[in-house]
Amino acid sequence: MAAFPEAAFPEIGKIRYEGPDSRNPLAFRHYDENQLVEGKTMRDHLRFSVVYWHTFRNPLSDPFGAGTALRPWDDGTDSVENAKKRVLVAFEFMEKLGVPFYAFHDRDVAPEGATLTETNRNLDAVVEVLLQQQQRTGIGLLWGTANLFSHPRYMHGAATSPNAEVFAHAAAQVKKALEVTHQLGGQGYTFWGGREGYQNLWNTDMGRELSHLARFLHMAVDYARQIGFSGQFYIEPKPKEPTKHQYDSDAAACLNFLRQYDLTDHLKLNLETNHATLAGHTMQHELEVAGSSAALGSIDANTGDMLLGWDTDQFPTDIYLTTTCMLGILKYGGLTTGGVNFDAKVRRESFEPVDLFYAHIGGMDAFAQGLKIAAAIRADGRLDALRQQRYASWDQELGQQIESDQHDFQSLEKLMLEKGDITGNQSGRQELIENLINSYLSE
Ligand code: XUL
Ligand code: CO
Repeated sequence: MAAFPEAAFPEIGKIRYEGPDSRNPLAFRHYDENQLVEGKTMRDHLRFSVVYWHTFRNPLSDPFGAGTALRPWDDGTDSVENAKKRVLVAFEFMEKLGVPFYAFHDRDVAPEGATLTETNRNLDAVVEVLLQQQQRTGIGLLWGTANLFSHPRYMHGAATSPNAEVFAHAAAQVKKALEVTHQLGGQGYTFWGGREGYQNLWNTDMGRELSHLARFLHMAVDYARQIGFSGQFYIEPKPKEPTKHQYDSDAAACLNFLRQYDLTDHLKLNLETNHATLAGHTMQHELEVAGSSAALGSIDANTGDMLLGWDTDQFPTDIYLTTTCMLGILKYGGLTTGGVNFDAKVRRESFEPVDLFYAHIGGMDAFAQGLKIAAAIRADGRLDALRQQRYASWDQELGQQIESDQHDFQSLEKLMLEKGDITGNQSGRQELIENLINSYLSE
């Protein structure tokens, strides 16, 4: 079995849970994978996943400067050999971190060749090593995806390209990515609409492009069925970047699209915090929109910067945020096929390999703490009681009659003419609730 000759992270051992008092920066203070929360282990609640693209492929460049990342194991070439060696490093990292899953785009793991045939051959060669390493470590594939946005051929989009041949190329690429995801036992497959959107409407036929995107997704669903892939499909909302407007702009837009094109049975949503905030929403809002439509599938865990207007993809460290994420997830039945997938990158200034560990440990601990606090809030019941109390009238006679279709405008008018006016409203108690949430956070 392939093995990296020397360890890529020789000074770092297995990251262990040492409890909240630990001063060891390479230990968990909250993530204790076997600890039971609401009767389930933290490992099974959180289903942490490392992303290949940021953690193993991002050189940490920005529009103003070259990459800074020190990755001593990487020879800097785009060779298949280098790609295979990188897999060993990735699995050493993930094993030491103790995550059960990872996620990748086809082009993260293997280089593109001169032709599609060569590209597929490259992918197969690396997938062989991925499979060996999955078997060696027990780490599984959370979801696979195809990169339909980096290559210049996708400049106008992929499934929504005005060029039908580009649509065909994207179809061939996704076909292969589905086969590989299936081969690796992937639990899901994600569509993030890379460049599926527009830069200006003067040259764009929006209706035609959207119908092409729907056709593309139906083809993917049909092919998955043919090859026996039963993983969950996800669509990942994002409002802009790289295009001025991405069609999958937020959870509501995605759900509307899925409903319009009869795709709700096949795709759930993969929600990403920084995408939510770019759309002018909170992650809590997006979780609620998806969850209340039974479409909450998985999350890309990260955060943006309040003062920067782009997709900074930072690691999530804000306990308030992780608490709201976990409250939303628990409310809608927990993660089943999905996971807490760290679609996040270290800052350009955090260029050393050890920073990859600090970043993930921080994110995992923040989510573990969020999980514990969310479970405490649910067990305590005061927040739920306050929310329920706000709707008390709907549990009484009139509310129940309206909810069970026993009223119409005429009967309601009659009732209100008799009463003259409503009897009164009750306080929303927002400040009380915010104080209550703070009290859990400081416990
Ligand atoms: C882009 C993004 C992607 C998807 C997978 O903003 O989030 O990395 O998660 O294609
Ligand atoms: Co993402």
